[in-house]
Amino acid sequence: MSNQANLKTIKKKPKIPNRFDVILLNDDYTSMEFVVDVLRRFFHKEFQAAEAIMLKIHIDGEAVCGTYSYDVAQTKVKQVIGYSRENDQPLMAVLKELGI
Ligand code: TYC
Repeated sequence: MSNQANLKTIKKKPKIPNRFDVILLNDDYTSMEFVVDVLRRFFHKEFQAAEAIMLKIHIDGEAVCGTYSYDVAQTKVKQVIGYSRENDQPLMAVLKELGI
């Protein structure tokens, strides 16, 4: 086997980054209490941390609530949106892939 062929066989594929931020977005209708509840229920935040994140979203328009693998992050987004619609709240959550 030539050196080049040998290199090809042993070269490992670069790992695809698999971390995603879950971001909650501000809106004018979801109650502050409901967002704090969501942060405690799905992101396991203590009350004061949940309140601080909720206020950051309210002021800045969005905030990162947690960082997870793709599957877990996708599940969190579905849980937040499902729970919000069940409770007639328009709260939105989105995924953002982390840069390398
Ligand atoms: N802006 C909302 C209000 O004034 C509160 C809110 C905070 C809504 C965070 C969504 O992700 C959100 N009732």
